[in-house]
Formats: sequence, C-alpha cells, structure tokens
Amino acid sequence: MNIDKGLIQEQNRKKKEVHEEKYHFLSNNLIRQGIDIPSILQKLSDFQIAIPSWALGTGGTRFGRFSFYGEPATLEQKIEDVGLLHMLTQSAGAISLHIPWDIPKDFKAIAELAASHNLIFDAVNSNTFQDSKNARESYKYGSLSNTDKSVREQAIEHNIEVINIGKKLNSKSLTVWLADGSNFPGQSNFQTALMNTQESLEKIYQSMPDDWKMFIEYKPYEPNFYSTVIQDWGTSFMLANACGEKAYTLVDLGHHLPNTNIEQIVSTLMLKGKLGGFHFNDSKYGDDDLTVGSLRPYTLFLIFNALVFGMENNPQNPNPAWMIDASHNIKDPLEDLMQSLEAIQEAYAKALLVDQEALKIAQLDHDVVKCQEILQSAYRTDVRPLLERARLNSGGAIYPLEVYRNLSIRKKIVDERGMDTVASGL
Ligand SMILES: [Mn+2]
Repeated sequence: MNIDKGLIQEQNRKKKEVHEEKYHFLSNNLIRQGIDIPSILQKLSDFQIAIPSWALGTGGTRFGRFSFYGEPATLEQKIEDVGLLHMLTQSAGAISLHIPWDIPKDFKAIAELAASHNLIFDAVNSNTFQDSKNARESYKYGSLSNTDKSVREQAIEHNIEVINIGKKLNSKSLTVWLADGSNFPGQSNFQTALMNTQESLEKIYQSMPDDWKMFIEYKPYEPNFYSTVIQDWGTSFMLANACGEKAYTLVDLGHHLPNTNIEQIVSTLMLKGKLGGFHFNDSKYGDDDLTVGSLRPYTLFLIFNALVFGMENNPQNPNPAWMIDASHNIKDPLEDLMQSLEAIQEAYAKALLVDQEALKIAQLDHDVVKCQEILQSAYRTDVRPLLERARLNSGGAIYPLEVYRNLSIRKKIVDERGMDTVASGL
C-alpha cells in the first residue's frame, strides 16, 4: 500500500494557513524567551523512533485477541505499514524485527523494500519466551537461566542466529528480553539462575560484531509471578557490566512496579554510560502497553527531561535506541502508533524548552518553587505547532492522523489485503 506524496501535499495546503497562525503565535513567544527554534526543529526532525514488527497488528491478552481489519500478514506488508507511518509522520524511520516471527525469506528483497521506504533496521529481538515448533528443548523452566545445559545452549544458539539475521539487514544491535523466572517460592535457586544467565549472555556477547550493541531489558514480573531473573535495572546493569562495554541496559516504561521513579533510573544509567535503549508505552496498573502519553504525559515529560539532560551532558552515553513497545488492543494499530509518535515528540519538544541554566541556578539556590515553575512552564507550553513544522520541513503531513482518515487509508489497506488478514506473531 503506497500513497502518493502529492496527496499529502494537497492535504497540507488546505491546512497551511491554520498551522501558520498557530506556529507564529508560538514562535513569537519562544523567541521572546530566547529559545533557539531552528535547533529544536532540527532535533525533532532527527529524532527517529523504531516501530517493532509486532506492533502493526492488534495485541491481545491471555483472554483473547481481536484482529483489526487489513492487518499485515507478511513481513513485506509490515514494512509497508511502517513506511506509510514514516511517510506521514517523518519520525518512524526504523523497524525492529522479532525473530522468529519475522525471518526474511529473501534478505536482499527485504532490505531493498525497507530502503525504498527510507527505513533502516533497528535492534533485532530474540525470543526465548516461547517454544518454536520442532524445537529440541522447551523453555518451560527458563532459557538462558535454565538449570539444564542443553536448554541454555539452544537459547544461546538462537540469539546467535538472531545476530546473524540482523547482520544481513545491517542492524546494529540485539535486544534480549528474558521471561525467565519462577512461579512459586522454592522453585528456583536465585543465585544459580542469575549465574547461568550471566554466563549465557557472555557467550552471546562474544558472538556480536564489534560495531554492535547488546541491550538487556528487564521486567519485574510476568509471565512468571513469583520471581524474574532480570527483574530490575540494577540486575540488568550488573549483567551489562559483566558482559562488557558493548552491553547496555534497556529501559521499557511499562516494566516497573507502580510509582517507580523512571526518570531517576534513566539519569543514573546515562551518567554511567549504560542506557542503550528505551521502549515507550503507557500504563495504569502494570505492563499495560497502552498508547504513549495516554495516561501519564507529565511523567513522560519528566523522563524526557532526564533524557535530554543526559543527551546534552553525558558524552559517555551513546544516543539511546528509541522504540515504541505498545499493544493497542482495540484501536487501529496505525492510528494508535501515530498518537504514540505524537506524544513522544511532544514530550521531547517540551523537555527541550526547559531552561537548564535557570534550573541549575534555582537548584543551587534551593529555590524549590522556582524549580517547579521552570519545569511546568515548559510542560504547559503547547508545542504541537513545532511538531507540525518539523514534519512539514521533512516532507511529512502537518496533521498525520487527519490525513490518514481523510484519505481513507485503512479502507484502502482492507481493499488490498482483505478483512480477515491476521498479523503473524503475537
Ligand atoms: Mn519492551
């Protein structure tokens, strides 16, 4: 499914006047505050967020899954969907593949297809939380942490295979998220599980090319309900340090117990040069995988404030890899992703408005009221015209969601693929 760029431009022309009005009102205010608008616009245009190949279909729960019409049934169609998203928003310039759900049959053709949509391949994701058909061993009692050496070997081999697939697509990183843990007290020896995991990760690490990074993701609970081997950032950080300098911690917003101070975790990791990647979503209760910014936009802003500080002050930390890791169970996945992209860019733009110098002075003066005023004055600014302008400058749609609806894109996708297609994977 391809849309003509001319159609987007036509839609933009209709909205140009409204946008100009809003943009000038905002830019006048920002100029008065001494804000460097061209630099913010450039940063917004440069900020690219990867879309995982499992995000183009609806997600589900253990109770069921309700497919959305016209879901991409093949990897080619998933790439087309991300391409469409990128064309409209100009901020989704990468796709993150999940192996084994999305193993390319023809690598050259897949690489060319992605390039034709201006997409690169972000981190490749391994999967040892499910058993593959005809697999020699089962992950029922863990993968990299398993007490059975032959299970661990199978899981290590799988990760190495994922690296090899990634190499063919010019991906530069591997994300490891382990479901390993235990459901009942006494079921597992914590120390044995941790040491097995560390040794397994070290073996995978040794198979990584020099210019690759390994991202170690953590999560406190689920699918196991009593203990998880890599349960928190400290455990991930420790394992990354044990592996070496190419290994990093990956923070997923939804992978924390309620009220965890995620902005502080991000700060600590960037200070230590170990924040490798970040997964966006939102949640109310647990790992809900809801649309980014749908529940806690202020928390997201505070996290971005820490990220922006780190990006500007911590040269020891490479630029993190950004990815949306959400599920959108009942929405059109593409519309949901557009809402997420908008929320991420919005939080980022607001964080870029924070007067870091003034904040530092207020902190040194112990002027707590002023500190809050500085943060909230940035947060309360309606930055959407900046996002619109950045998209316009990059050739995207001023209002992507509106264009998507005005052009009846979902209907066109359904006409092409049919009502009953089901995304492979979840
Ligand atoms: Mn994640």
